[in-house]
Amino acid sequence: MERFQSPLNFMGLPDELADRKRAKVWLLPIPYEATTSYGAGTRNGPDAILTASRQVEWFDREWDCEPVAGFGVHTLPPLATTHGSPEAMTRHVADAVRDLLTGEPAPRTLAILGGEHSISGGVARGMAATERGRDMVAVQIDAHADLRDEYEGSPFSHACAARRILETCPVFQIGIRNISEAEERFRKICPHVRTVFAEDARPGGDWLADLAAFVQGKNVFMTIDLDGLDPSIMPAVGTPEPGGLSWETTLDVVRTVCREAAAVPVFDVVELAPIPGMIAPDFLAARLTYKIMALIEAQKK
Ligand SMILES: [Mn+2]
Repeated sequence: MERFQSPLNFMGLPDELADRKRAKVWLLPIPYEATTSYGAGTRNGPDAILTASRQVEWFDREWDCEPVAGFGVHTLPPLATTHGSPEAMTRHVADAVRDLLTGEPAPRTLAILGGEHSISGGVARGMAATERGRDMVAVQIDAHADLRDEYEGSPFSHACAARRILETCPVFQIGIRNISEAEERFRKICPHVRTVFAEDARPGGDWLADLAAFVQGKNVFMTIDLDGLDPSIMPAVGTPEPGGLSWETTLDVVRTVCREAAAVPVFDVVELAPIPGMIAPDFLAARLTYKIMALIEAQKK
């Protein structure tokens, strides 16, 4: 028998597939949690996803091969989190993303695991500061519009994620089913945000064609707040909302984006707050992360 278990990286990859110089995909864990307003635990999200990912099957029938053996994934150490202000953390995230994308070597795809959704404003800002952020748009899966200008005294709260991303680029949001009156008013007059509410995000609607047109030829930052998915399959989030996206609809969104975009240089999967003893949500997050990587990388051949 093998003496050691597989390495403690994404999918337990051997050195030749996890090597920083050779892997096309890099994974950055950001275990940041500071502004969570209800259920807590997102700081444990990245570890839970990494642990679950070691059980994910490499083979994928969609391509009849093991996609990860083609692109490789380098798991970076977790980003240091500051106990300073959320604003300082946003800057820290933005600088890290910018430097990773412009470094030598640099990943073809940068995947980020949260942590709470407030990190995504920094991720967008970091991508926008690079060549690969030219002509950029964002696609957000979320239960919440996250369009508040500030929340509980901070403009850098998780409840302001989309509003901060909007300062960088237009946003197409899907799965929304919790929005405040002020957010609804803002959304209606803001020309840069397009919202597909959860009840409209059903198979066969025109919204997928709208999404395709929105991302066509663009550099896309995809941000997946796991509470966008239905709590029946994704209960491990701070603020579960009934009536969310199915697994299949979530993948329809990702497939559409990957097919139509010029590139998806960066994506994040955020807000997993693991429930002790319940592994299904952790595994879903790991499977989703791998599937997104594979769909992005499948466009590169
Ligand atoms: Mn969110």
